[in-house]
Amino acid sequence: MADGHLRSIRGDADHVTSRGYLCQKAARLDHYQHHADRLRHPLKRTADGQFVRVGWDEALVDIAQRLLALRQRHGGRAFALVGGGGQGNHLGGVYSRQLLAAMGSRYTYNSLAQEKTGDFWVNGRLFGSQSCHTTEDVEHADYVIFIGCNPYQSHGIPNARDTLRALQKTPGRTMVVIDPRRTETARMAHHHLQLRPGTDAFLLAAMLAIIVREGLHDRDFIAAHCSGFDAVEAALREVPVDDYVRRADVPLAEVQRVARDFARAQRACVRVDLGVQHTLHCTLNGYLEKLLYLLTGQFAREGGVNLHTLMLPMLGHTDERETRRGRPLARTACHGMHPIAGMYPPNLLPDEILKAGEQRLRALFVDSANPALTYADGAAQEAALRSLELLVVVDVAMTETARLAHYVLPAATQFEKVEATGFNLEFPENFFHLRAPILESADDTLPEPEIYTRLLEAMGAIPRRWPLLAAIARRQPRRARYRPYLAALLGTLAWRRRWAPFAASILYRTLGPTLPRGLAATAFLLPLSEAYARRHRVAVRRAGHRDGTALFEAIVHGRSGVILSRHEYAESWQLMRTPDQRVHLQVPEMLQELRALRSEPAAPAAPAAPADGASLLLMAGERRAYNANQIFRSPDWRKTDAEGALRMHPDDLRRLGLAEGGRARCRRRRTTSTCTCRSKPWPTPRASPGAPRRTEAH
Ligand SMILES: Nc1nc2c(c(=O)[nH]1)N[C@H]1C(S)=C(S)[C@@H](COP(=O)(O)OP(=O)(O)OC[C@H]3O[C@@H](n4cnc5c(=O)[nH]c(N)nc54)[C@H](O)[C@@H]3O)O[C@H]1N2
Ligand SMILES: Nc1nc2c(c(=O)[nH]1)N[C@H]1C(S)=C(S)[C@@H](COP(=O)(O)OP(=O)(O)OC[C@H]3O[C@@H](n4cnc5c(=O)[nH]c(N)nc54)[C@H](O)[C@@H]3O)O[C@H]1N2
Ligand SMILES: [Mo]
Repeated sequence: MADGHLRSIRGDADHVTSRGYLCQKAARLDHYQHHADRLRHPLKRTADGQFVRVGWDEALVDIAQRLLALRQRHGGRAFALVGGGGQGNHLGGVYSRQLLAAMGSRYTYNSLAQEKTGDFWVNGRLFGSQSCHTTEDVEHADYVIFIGCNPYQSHGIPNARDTLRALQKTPGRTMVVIDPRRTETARMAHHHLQLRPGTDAFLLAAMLAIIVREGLHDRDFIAAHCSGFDAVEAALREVPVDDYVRRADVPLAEVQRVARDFARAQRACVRVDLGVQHTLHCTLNGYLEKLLYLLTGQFAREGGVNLHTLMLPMLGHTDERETRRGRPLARTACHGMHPIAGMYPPNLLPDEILKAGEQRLRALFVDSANPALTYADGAAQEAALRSLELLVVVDVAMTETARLAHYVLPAATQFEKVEATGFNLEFPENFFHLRAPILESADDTLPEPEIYTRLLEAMGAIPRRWPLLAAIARRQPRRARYRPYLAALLGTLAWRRRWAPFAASILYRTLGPTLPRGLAATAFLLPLSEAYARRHRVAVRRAGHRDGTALFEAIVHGRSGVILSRHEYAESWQLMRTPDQRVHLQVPEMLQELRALRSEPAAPAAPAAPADGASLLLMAGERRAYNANQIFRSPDWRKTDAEGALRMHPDDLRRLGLAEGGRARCRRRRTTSTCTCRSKPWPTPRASPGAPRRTEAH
């Protein structure tokens, strides 16, 4: 490190899981610390649209007053929190969520809900709770199918490139990729099913039908651990395999081979990601993908798919069929949408702001997200954001969304404050990694815990001083203080129930200052560690932590990550939430959607000439070494492929009369853009007669 620049970045050989492996994004961290858009002090937008520098107190007092007035006039429904933690900054999210309680709102919108709530919803039905989340044991599997993901670049599995290389090179292990694109991962795979975009539901249904018809499903596992198989089997027996495989445009023999080998494999798992979650039939894709490993008994076992624990409570459970005190759960005003896993889908935001009349959203806090750029239909998102009575953006950069805000509040960067990701999704060993600050900030920025705690104080949601709790928190020695401190905290919250939602900020203000320098914001991990150790007592002990207090101390003092818990594979069942601990295979809505595939018109033949309109399906996803989502703050971060391209199938390029590298106008439903078209590095098409491709762009 020199002049605050991160010059040399190495993996940490002592790290409990990475063991020194470094993802390529981490090698470029200096980008995120130093760029022209970095925010350095709070900003307020004036009537003429300019931003002027303001002090923190002035900004927070004004925001607090406007929020209180809004709540009084329109109630909590007029307010929503958007974002609240990106890929690696989830500690702040614990603090921003408190604002919802202060406003009496339940509306939290974020990218997870754009991408993964279909998956969470299916988990709720199968496993009994939307907080039951699965993880794939790729490391120990003999047979792995990757669908709609490219872990070589995106690193959705631990130590991805090493894990993939081992899978590729070890005799007896097989790697399959289902992706329209010949990705880096596909190039390593033993089989690549290069399907037509958006046809995964057809392909997966066909694979399942082959398995069930050939009797390759695991009857013993299903009898012992599942319910509802008969209904699923009946639906799968109706699947017209040949027709569906043709729609997906992959050779039938290859599909049969993969289905059979997967079903017969000793230890097999399926890994999916964005490619099937940002495409057609995304919820059904999730259901069918899960049936693949459930019907073959590759669940709750080594090399299979397992449930895992969560240290930070990222996922809630909200079953839309339930009512609370006779009322349906908080639905949005315009679309009547219910939450899934506690979150609302951002695609609805524009309508909930612009089309919900008196019930509309009027004020938004956006934190660690850039909806004007990253949520679907950017133009509508932007129009909606512009119409708000109050938009506050908390970010480290002057983003496209921040430019529309009334207030922009600058957060300390992830190197200047303590941070952690809540995406600790491993099993049987799970871990947590607290990242201590490594840089001092010279700017007038604040970490999120301080921003939100000050705001809650300014709103009068919590007092500014806590003499009793603070005194108990300072008792010596440190370990001996935790128990009386927690007892006093619980007593306080029982006495003033309205403070309970603000426990994180209360811990931050009282226990926080007694923790090692810079780590005050981790105080809320004490009760979370206690709860985690109570819930997973044996597994936490196996990981070497006597109790919750010991676990907390290990997290706070560890600099190379901490193994939280060591489970045994069969203990995956203890993480189930169905009352009978069985997997409920029958999900009526999904079986209905599966049947409805039959009446879906087959993809029309590709247009013969450009004049025909040349309608293409725009594909999602293509993570690159140089990007972290849409956080491109400077063009020179892209070392290759500087301007990107509309990458399309060579057949389509030819049919449209376009040249490799030529420019074309691409008209979408609402927007038009001009872009360069490329078919490389698309591989040579494997023309399957009668099924012209009509694809794809990025
Ligand atoms: N065109 C396009 N759109 C996409 C995608 C795509 O590939 N292409 N991918 C989709 C997917 S899968 C996702 S998950 C979403 C992601 O979209 P978003 O959730 O909007 O998140 P990011 O693009 O990751 O941007 C996160 C923001 O957090 C800010 N930030 C970074 N560190 C901190 C911090 O410590 N504190 C605060 N307060 N802010 C911080 C960054 O400056 C950035 O503005 O985008 C989706 N939209
Ligand atoms: N380097 C890097 N890593 C990242 C991120 C990043 O921005 N940069 N972002 C993080 C985030 S937020 C996420 S969500 C993950 C995403 O992780 P991945 O899902 O692995 O990311 P992508 O590279 O977008 O891979 C999606 C794949 O789906 C394919 N695909 C598109 N349409 C279809 C379809 O209809 N069917 C099938 N089967 N495949 C299809 C695309 O060709 C692409 O190869 O990556 C995370 N990791
Ligand atoms: Mo994502």
